[in-house]
Amino acid sequence: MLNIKSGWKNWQLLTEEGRQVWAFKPSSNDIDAHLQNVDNITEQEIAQFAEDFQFDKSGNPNSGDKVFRNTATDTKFQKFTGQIPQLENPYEQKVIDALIKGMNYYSYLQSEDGHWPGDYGGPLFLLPGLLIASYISDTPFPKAHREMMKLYLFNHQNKDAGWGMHIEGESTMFGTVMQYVSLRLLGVDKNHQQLVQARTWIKNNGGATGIPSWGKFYLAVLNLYDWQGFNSLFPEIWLFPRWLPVHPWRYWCHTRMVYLPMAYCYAQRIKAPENELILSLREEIYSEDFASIDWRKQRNAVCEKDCYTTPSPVLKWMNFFTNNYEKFKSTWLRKKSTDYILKYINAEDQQTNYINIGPVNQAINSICIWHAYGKDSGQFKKHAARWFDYLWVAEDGMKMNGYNGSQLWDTAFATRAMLESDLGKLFPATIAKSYRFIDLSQVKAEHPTHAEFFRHPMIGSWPFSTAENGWPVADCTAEGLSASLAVHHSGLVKPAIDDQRIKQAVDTLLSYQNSDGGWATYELTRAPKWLEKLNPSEVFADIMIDYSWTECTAACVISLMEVQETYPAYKNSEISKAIRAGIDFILKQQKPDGSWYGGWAVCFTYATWFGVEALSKARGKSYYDDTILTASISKACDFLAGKQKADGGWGETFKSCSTLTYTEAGSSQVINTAWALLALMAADFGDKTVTETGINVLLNRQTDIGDWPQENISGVFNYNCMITYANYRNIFPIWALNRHFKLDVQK
Ligand code: LAN
Repeated sequence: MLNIKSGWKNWQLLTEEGRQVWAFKPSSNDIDAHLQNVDNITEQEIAQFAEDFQFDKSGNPNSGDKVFRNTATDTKFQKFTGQIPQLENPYEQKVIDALIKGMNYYSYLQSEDGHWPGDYGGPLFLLPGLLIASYISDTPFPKAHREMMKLYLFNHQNKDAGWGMHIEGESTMFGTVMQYVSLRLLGVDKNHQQLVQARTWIKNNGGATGIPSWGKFYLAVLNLYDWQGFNSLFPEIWLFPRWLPVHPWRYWCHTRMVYLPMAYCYAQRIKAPENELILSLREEIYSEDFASIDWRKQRNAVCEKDCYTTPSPVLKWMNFFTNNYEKFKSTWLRKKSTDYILKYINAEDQQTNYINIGPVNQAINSICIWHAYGKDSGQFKKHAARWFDYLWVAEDGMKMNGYNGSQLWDTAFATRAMLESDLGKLFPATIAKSYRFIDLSQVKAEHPTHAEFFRHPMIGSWPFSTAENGWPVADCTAEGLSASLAVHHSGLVKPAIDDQRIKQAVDTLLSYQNSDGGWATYELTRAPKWLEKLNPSEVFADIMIDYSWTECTAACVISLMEVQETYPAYKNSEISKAIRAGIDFILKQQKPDGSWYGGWAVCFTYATWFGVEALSKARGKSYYDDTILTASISKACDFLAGKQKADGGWGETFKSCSTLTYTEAGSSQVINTAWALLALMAADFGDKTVTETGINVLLNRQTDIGDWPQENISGVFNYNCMITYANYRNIFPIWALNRHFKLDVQK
């Protein structure tokens, strides 16, 4: 039925309580049994890989997650066998049929533990980090994995022979040098034609001295760049008094947790031993003789194709100070700093069961732990076992995911999408399974070291991925809570999440609200906005502090309003006050054209959906002045209606995110279309032809089996890097169709 190439079948996704590990020819479902370096691949199978994972990125650089999806549905898939409601109106019947087909297909993608696995790739600077950790620690991946990684890297080379920051991006020095070096570490010969061409790209664009600072860091660790050419990371900053605004405890947690192990590597000037490969690479990636490079002059050198943010004068001044400090530093203080940093890294490892907060610090922490304790240490082995949690196989090869998955997030959305109308109740087993996963993923205890290492209290909250990941997020808590309430209301299961746990979630949500009325991501905003002036990354914006976001705020406001419907007596005035302040924040974020900018998905359509959803839900209740809400909602709807494409759909590209202006895609996109429709329907937008033509796009684009096509990339972080959300192409069309069914068909 669905196309499955023979090489795909050898890969199987094993899941356990949300953990996802791809295994090559597994003999059992036991994940731990497949984490060893078993080289169980034959030459013939390798040759077959090259054929079966051939991927042409020129049409669409986004793979469709076919290896997982087609093998998951292969033998067991069946058409829906239950009773489908029958209506007289053929259009209405079409909506019902599509909806049931969509939910039925999607149910087959759910894993036994209740979550929906999916490709979470996109960024191209992640796998190189992991490969560097694996290289320096002499802990190679199994051969089957290495072959698949090579294919992935080659598949994503752009026409001009370079690579971007992410799969849709134009070539940059960061992307190109990191993939180039990765391929060499994986054993590809320097005379391979694609590498020869890549080298030309690198040299034509000034050579690797112009790689941005994160690339300089990785190259320095590999001994391919001199640490002299790297601005000091000033490890002593970790010993500063906490009240100082520049103390790292106040940074956005991702920035904090990445610069922490980077500072350790810098303090130790970690570098791989010189060998033939390293010496050769030094000749391959620079335009000049390695020995003659004036490294100090390279500290701020960045290829113009990479520049996204420019270093501020304050940062330059600070670099001047910290770079000079290196000449006079006290060894005693340096040791004290590195001891502290190592202790912190160990705490992060423990709090996250060695998964770590994300893909970047997973790789760099591994390097630190290897350096501190050796490759035979228990700590290092636990790290290396978690590398597999980040790898994903699709028809474009093996990639590194942007997180250890998006398990809870997708499951919560999927559950809410299906339960939007009563039709979702036709899938009681699916809902019961997803509820079990949501139940399992709620955080039930504090980390013993949470206060010592600046963690926000988290009992009752939900993470983005798995409970083991140990980092809850404000809006993931909101989505977990909303989904739990939706399941409780459906009456499909006996509630396992009791009132006390719901109230703990509410308390945590309230504790996450910022003084500006909005909600940020993982923590409260802990420092003033001017700290952004110290952003040293050149390629990401707004990474220094945890800002309040429209989407996060809307999600929190919506779930709090839902809580009030079910638990009106619980902290009533406090919650109402929080909701009001949240609405204030959302209103303030609205652009003059009626839209909202979205920081975590593409882009204006995404955040405008969230904004409209929250404001519409608040309408007609006592939270806010209805005329203000209505004015804002109708402006937003006019914006959306104005962006509808001729075919009835909506479509934005990732450029919206980086340029901050609405950038229309060549063709409409099902995900953007679904977001726009969800917003218009939530607002009860008057012109029904707008919604109906949009719905038609969703209906027409559905595949025979009930899937939707994978179109443009839909996620983003830090304005400039895109990330894949493979599940969105099912979740949002289902949600929009379900709302259309509820409001316009079922009535
Ligand atoms: C995510 C993924 C989920 C996302 C939402 C929940 C959707 C959002 O509403 C809040 C922010 C959050 C939690 C988020 C933050 C940044 C993350 C963790 C990511 C986009 C996934 C990967 C990204 C992380 C920073 C990637 C590593 C790169 C660095 C620059 C450190």
